[in-house]
Amino acid sequence: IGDQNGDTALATKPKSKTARPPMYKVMLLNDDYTPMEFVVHVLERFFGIGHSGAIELMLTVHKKGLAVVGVFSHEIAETKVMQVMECARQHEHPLQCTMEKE
Ligand code: TYC
Repeated sequence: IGDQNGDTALATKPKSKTARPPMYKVMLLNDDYTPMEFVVHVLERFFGIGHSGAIELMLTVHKKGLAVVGVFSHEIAETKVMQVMECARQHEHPLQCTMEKE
């Protein structure tokens, strides 16, 4: 009469009262070819970041290789990634944008 994993082995985690949906980090990756001004434009247009903030963030990506540019719900994050990738494709820049669960 084996334990069917019902009550002896695993304790269940108490549920926190307010369940929050998982959030996703949207990241921009550095490359050698995408113009700096284009990245600044993308950050302003799709992430609502002001001009000086966009320059600063672009330089962070340029120096560190990547940076989180925003944290969103799954659906919004997916849309941001699509918009950035489509805009980069249209302009023939190799800019990469990805998302990752927080
Ligand atoms: N490294 C690029 C250059 O020197 C600029 C750049 C910054 C590209 C950020 C991509 O996500 C990026 N022109």
